[in-house]
Amino acid sequence: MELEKFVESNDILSAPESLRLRMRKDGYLFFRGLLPRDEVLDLRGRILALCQEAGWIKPGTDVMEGITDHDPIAEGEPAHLPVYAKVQQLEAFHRMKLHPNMQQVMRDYFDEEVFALPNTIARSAFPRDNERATQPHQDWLYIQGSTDTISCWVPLGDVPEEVGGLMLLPGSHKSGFLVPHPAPGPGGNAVDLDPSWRWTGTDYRAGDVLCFPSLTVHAARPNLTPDRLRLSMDFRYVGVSHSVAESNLLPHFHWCGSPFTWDDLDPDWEDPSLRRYWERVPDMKTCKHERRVYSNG
Ligand SMILES: O=C(O)CCC(=O)C(=O)O
Repeated sequence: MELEKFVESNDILSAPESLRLRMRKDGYLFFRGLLPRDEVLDLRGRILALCQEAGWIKPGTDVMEGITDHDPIAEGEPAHLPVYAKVQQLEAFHRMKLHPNMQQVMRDYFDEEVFALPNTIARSAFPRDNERATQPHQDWLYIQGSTDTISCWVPLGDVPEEVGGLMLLPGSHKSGFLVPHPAPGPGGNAVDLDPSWRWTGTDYRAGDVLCFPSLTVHAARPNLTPDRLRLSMDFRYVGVSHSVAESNLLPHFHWCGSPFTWDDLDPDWEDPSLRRYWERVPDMKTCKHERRVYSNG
């Protein structure tokens, strides 16, 4: 699928008003190399080592290539959960979202101190499984709280177009909240699309970051390779004057019986400032996560 290309925003990194104007107009900001490539690749290596341990990596191949000959495993399946629990235990995985470069952009954008939501997500999208890829959706359904919450999507490694990665619909954030309907894939919901919207994406490189507000419609691009795993992570930021739904203070998968709690994840983390940092944020504005209306999230 031929896509329009993201506008890169590195040239306005130190111009907060321009960042806000572009986000308001386009519904996204894309930065090349915002995070250090070596740190992103180090995290990729740690996650792929766990995939290899689980038998997901083709024997005899370079583990960093992420080549799989395994049958596709979807998020939440029994074979996924033990690997995912180990990924969630990685200190480097949770530290990535707090990188100073990330915090600086978010502080500039919000024009105040910012808060990184503890709920942090890792994705391992298998090839040969596109019918279960992430469908077009808005994050607000799952994240709630302030609609100004910014989602940050980070490829864990180079993600060329044929490996997939995230694509989005510029301008879709102006449509307000779109009522979702059930669909396969992570999150279990999709929204209907306006025919005037154009899918936009890129050839991602390790270190790139895509930021967008929680009403921008986005989806996974199909993984067209026969054998490459697509690894990525996503996390969210708000300015401290914005509200955060309480659910985001829990680890990912909190809605499906909390297969892991912070007590399972952080005991071995070395950096004391990373452990339960949200408990030391003064006057955080929290709100309830409304689950009665929506089946998932
Ligand atoms: O990486 C993906 O496939 C989906 C990421 C995403 O859309 C999300 O977490 O909201």
